Amino acid sequence: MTIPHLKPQTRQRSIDVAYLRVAQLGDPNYVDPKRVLAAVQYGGDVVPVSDDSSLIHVPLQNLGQETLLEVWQSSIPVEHGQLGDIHYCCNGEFLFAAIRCEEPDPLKLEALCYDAYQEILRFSRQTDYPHILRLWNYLADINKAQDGLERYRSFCKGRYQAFTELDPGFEQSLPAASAVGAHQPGLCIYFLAAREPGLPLANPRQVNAYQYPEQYGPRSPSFSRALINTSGDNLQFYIAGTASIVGHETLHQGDVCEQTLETLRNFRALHEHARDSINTDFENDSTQILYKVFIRHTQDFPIVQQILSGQLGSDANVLYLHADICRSDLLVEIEAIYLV
Ligand code: 3EB
Repeated sequence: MTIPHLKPQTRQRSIDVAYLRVAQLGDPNYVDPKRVLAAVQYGGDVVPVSDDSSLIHVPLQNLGQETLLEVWQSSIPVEHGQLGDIHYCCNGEFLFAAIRCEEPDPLKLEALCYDAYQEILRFSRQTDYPHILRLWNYLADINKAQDGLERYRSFCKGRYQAFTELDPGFEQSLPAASAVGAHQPGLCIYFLAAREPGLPLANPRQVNAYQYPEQYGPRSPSFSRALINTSGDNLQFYIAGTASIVGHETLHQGDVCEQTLETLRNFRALHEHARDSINTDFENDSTQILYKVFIRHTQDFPIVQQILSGQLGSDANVLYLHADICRSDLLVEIEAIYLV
């Protein structure tokens, strides 16, 4: 199957991403509706974008002042489409796609996740964009036990099964991912894929998630700690959802301040690793960085915000969301996108 894509006229096919306010959406200085790959909305009522098929509404409360959208734009016009349950948008080099599933029977979460991942992986295999670079997962009641297993662990089982059936060597090319708990029902997954593979990075301070020991669940989480995207004209660095985990253990249980600081130490380890791998320092002044912070308890928001504005600067682009984290002893998780 060939998904319609724009024939290469030019090699300048890059993507850009920014956090925008609702008022900026209609402003041509910020948004060209023909070039929107995805508009991911956090919180608030659903706002209409140029073309509704590129809007992804994430079921999490935004703890900050106002509704923000994470708008992914292409340097050239995009094409939209739908295949099965997957809505996508592509520009010849990159594809952004989303799948949202109801959860009619909560006892069948593992099967639901397996089916969703099978559909995603088959889809990306069959299109011109076989390499998934970055992927986000939102599911309800992530820490709740069901049938004797925490729902996050059932999710990991279904995801693993889909990956391993399609490619036994999948662990070497996993996307950077986030998986957090929403306070609304259903499963929501969206991802960025490309024609060319990215470069996944491990975190030297952490055991690879896909190699976690069995105490964290019957199947390990299938994601890479970070990934460098050099497709098209881009140099972007994606840090997966990162928490206060060193080796494979949670550190600083019950202490949100220390968990935040430990998470930033993990960020630093990834920066150093990226710098050594491709000779690029993503922490330099000209890099644009978008952070996303998932906070389990709303009352921790002010203190986490205070720590992060001290550590990252008060003008950093940080989106704060109320979400459950996939281990019940984790209070905070942070991810980031670096645009060079
Ligand atoms: C961790 O390091 C924290 O299951 O896709 C972070 C990012 C976490 C992605 C996933 C889980 C996932 O294990 C949790």
